[in-house]
Amino acid sequence: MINPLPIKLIVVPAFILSALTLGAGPSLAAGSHGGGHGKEAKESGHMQGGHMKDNHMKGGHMKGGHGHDFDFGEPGKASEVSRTVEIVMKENFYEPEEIEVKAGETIRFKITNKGELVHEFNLGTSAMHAVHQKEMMMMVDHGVLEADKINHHMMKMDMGGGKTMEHDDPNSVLLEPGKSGEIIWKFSKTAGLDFACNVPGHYDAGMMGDIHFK
Ligand SMILES: [Cu+2]
Repeated sequence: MINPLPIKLIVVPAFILSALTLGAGPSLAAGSHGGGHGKEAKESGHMQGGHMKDNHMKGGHMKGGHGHDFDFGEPGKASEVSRTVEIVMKENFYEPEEIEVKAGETIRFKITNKGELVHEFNLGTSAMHAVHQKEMMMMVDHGVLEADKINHHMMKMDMGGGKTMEHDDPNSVLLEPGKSGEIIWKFSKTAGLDFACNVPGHYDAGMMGDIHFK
């Protein structure tokens, strides 16, 4: 298992060059990698860290998300809160793991991390969670996020173009063990809305919950 890597490092650039020259498409490239697609993607992501970062920035960063509209509602006003829902986070689940809301309702979520690892409560669709999981992985890669702590000072680091890794979206809260936070959210009826923890590995371990509309 030691040999394949050096061989691949030589073969891949040569292949890409010939593919470009011949105008051969991605189908050829995909075919050459056989079943190892997931692994390949991961490896190339690591080798081309700078490239990954560029994609990330274009994709709308955490900070950049501020102005944009959420199609499942909007940050709520404290004066319009109709009730409070308490959520406890542990490894790797929520209590409760289902909540019911009414369209138009404004809810205050009081979230407490009673686990031993950093956890997140993030309201969104599965597509949004998938994007956020990549951002979280980037935070881990940069040492901003550790298993049981958040290096807050590093979140302010300029990643280029004034972008930072600050985790301050209105639809989510990221908490260290023992910490509490809250979100006030006004819901509009949306299919496929749930809450999830996008700390690497946690969503895959089942750390998510359903939001049902009454
Ligand atoms: Cu978690």
